[in-house]
Amino acid sequence: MSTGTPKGPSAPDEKQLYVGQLNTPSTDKVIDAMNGIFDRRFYTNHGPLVAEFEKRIADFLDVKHAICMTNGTVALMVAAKSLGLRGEAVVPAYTFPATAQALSYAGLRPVFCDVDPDRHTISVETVRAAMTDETTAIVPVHLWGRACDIDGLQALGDEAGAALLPDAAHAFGCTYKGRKIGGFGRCEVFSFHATKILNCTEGGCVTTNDDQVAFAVRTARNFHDQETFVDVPLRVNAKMSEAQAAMGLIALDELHTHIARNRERYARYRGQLSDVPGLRFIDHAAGEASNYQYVVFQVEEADFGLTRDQLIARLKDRGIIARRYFYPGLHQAFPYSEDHWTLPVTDRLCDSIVQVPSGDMVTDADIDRVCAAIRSARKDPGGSRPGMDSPGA
Ligand code: T4K
Repeated sequence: MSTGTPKGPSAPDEKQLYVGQLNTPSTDKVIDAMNGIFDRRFYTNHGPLVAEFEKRIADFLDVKHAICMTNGTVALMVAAKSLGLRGEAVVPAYTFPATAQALSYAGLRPVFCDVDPDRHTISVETVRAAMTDETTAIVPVHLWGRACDIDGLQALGDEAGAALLPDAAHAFGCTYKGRKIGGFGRCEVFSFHATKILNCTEGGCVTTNDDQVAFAVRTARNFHDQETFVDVPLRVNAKMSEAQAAMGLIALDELHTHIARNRERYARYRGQLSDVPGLRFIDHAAGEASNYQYVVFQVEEADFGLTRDQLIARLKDRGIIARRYFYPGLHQAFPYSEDHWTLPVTDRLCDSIVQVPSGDMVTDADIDRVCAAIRSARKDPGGSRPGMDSPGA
């Protein structure tokens, strides 16, 4: 899937502003942690740092089990397979490809449903419309850290005998009805990718309060028998390494600081852009905790004067690499595009949502620069150099 940003092996140019958290822990702490790993000569296969990280995550989220893995995609794959699901899983097309691809890997057929235009998450109505006799799972995504209607979807799943398996990749530290996301459904799945609020460079985790699910997932993530061995359909090497856990432990210590700074960045963006006609910010749920990991808004061409893609091109011209998350929708991307899907809200969001730079590397001055560039693009809709009005790669 193309999301509109040039890729390459080189490190990001300092003068360019990228989306992505990249919360970088203090180098001294990382060196100390790595020295500990080298001293112990214990690099992976359930070392002490992974055990400590799992305990810290479970305590933080107030869940019984946290099972760490090498990344969020594999964690979702292992979770779906371990639950023994077959047939169809109802899932949004408005998400990162990993959500559906992990389900396909686990032998499920993703069936796409539309999303709510304000929450950007699937709803009872949209899921119900997509369910069939073959549905064995509902896989909502807590997009942008905003929880889906968990109670409604859980009730729908219970009624139909379908497991609720939320993709919580964006939602570490966020709440639903005051409870931390992580303990809902049969299990939930987080990503600790470098661009996430909790950065293990790569990493993921399955969390659950269900002992049987936890035993199955623990067994399935590894070939080496442990105390929790139970029969599972398939096993794989999905283990988290000690180096990943070391990064995660440091990131967890600094989580509150990162969230607080993210909230300030979000407020700064909103403060400077809320009066710009044609820009519609995604609201965080009132009364709930958010990690403010993403700053996203919708560009409404009729009022803004430019399309989303034209705005992205204009920003790119100024060294600001905003992204069209998510484009195209998964229903428009191979292999799922082989089928015909009608998802009007998803189509609209895929064509109009933009994510702007946020996270640790983004200063207040950077935000001012992005906002000024957006305002100037609006004032001067025809102002870019010829040929620059396409979002590029
Ligand atoms: N479910 C959902 C809903 C997800 O959003 C994701 C992942 C998953 C499941 C799967 O979890 P993981 O298997 O990834 O743990 C990025 C992330 O790689 C991905 O984790 C994330 N969602 C997705 C939303 O964003 P790309 O392909 O857009 O990444 P990339 O390399 O273009 O990086 C984004 C920006 O960050 C770029 O503009 C450059 C900057 N960047 C990135 C990295 C990695 C840096 O400056 N330095 C870096 O080291 O997927």
